[in-house]
Order: sequence, then C-alpha cells, then structure tokens
Amino acid sequence: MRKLMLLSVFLGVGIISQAQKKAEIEFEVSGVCGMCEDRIEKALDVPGIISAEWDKKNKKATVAFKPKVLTEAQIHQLVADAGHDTDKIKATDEVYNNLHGCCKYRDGGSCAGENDHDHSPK
Ligand SMILES: [Cu+2]
Repeated sequence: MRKLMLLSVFLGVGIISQAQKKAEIEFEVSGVCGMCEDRIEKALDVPGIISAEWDKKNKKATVAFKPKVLTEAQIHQLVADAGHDTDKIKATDEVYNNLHGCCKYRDGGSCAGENDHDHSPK
C-alpha cells in the first residue's frame, strides 16, 4: 500500500516537471462568505486558469494556472477587479463599494443568517 502511494507520487512529480505547463500558487484573499467564494472563483474562471479554489475559513486562494498564458500578477488583478483584496493587489474603492453588504470584509461584514451558519469567533 505504502509502496503504491510512493510510486504514484513519483509518477505525479514526473508528469508535472516534464510538462512544465502548470504552476500552482496560494495567496491570501479577503472575503467573508459563500457569495464571496463564488465571486472570487468566478473571477478566476478565465482561459489559462486550470483550477481556482478559495477557502473561506483561512482566506486562502489556491490557483493552478498555465504560466505561459497568465502571470501571477494578472491573477491577483483578476481577484482585485472582482472587489477582493489579495496580499499583493488591493481592490479599488469603487468595486469594493459595489459588493453585497455582508461581503464588505473591510468593514467587518458578516453574513449572519446565511444557511451555513459560521459562528466561529474571529
Ligand atoms: Cu460574501
């Protein structure tokens, strides 16, 4: 069982390093709720992005992309354009102000009453 796992790890690494077509980054993105998650992931639904995931608990976005098509800075810009601050690029006040009230992460927005009930202390 253990050998099999090791083997698949080696195979996986081999494929990625051979192709050199995929990069993965993780960075901080401010946000509050499931709506934010949809918005962030939708903003990253563009050619060149293989997968994008935003974790509302730790505010981390994990993005797999093709470095030949997009740069890391462009990815941060896409998120900022959707109204969410990243650890590199801040959203403009204009887009930020258009966010749903409960998504206003800079002003302590919280989506209380949302069906997923996240009442954990901050
Ligand atoms: Cu939200």
